[in-house]
Amino acid sequence: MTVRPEVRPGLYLVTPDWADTARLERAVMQALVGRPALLQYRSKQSDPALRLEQAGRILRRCREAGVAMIVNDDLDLMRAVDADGLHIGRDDGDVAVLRNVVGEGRLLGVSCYDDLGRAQTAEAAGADYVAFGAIYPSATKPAATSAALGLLANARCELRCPIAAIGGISLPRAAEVVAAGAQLLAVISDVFEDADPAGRAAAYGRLWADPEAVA
Ligand code: TZP
Ligand code: MG
Repeated sequence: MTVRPEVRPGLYLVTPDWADTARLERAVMQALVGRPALLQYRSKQSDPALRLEQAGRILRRCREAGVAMIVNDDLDLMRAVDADGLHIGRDDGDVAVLRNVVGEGRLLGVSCYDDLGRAQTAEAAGADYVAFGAIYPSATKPAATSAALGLLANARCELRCPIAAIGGISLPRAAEVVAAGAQLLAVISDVFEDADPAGRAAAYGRLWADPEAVA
């Protein structure tokens, strides 16, 4: 039986939706040097063969780096590559059902948008973490539901599971998001659009390594 990976506070890297697999793999390898806490393979590409190829390659890189890889939305893809977990949104099915299907040895993350009640239900159903957002406007997902920073503090009082924040997060804003209650910062463009993804990812890690940095 596989042991479910631990979720430690830190950067939760989410992959950009690039069709160019070589470019994506290279950028992921660079970003992994910055030691994120978790990585999510997120792709809206419609070609299943491309998604399978990308997820498999990225999982190998994550294994080399000792970072757990979660697949967004797609249970079959998670199983096909034997990833470390699944992340689901409101269109992806029932949390309690998926908790069982995903299995004891894998992580389950749940998008909760701006809805604390959904997060409480997800936690009760066994979610390993819940995610709120978009905290700031996101060029990656402009139509995302927005969630106030203040929701994170309420969530921290009401929940025991780790809280992820997503949406428009950048390094200059990171400290205030952590101070508001997030233990995981889910980031796409601020790392992957940077000229130095390794350095950018590592800079997020220092927010937790140096408590003064988040004071
Ligand atoms: N859900 C809400 S905002 C978002 C997702 C998937 C995109 C986050 O990307 P970025 O580039 O970090 O704003
Ligand atoms: Mg989804």
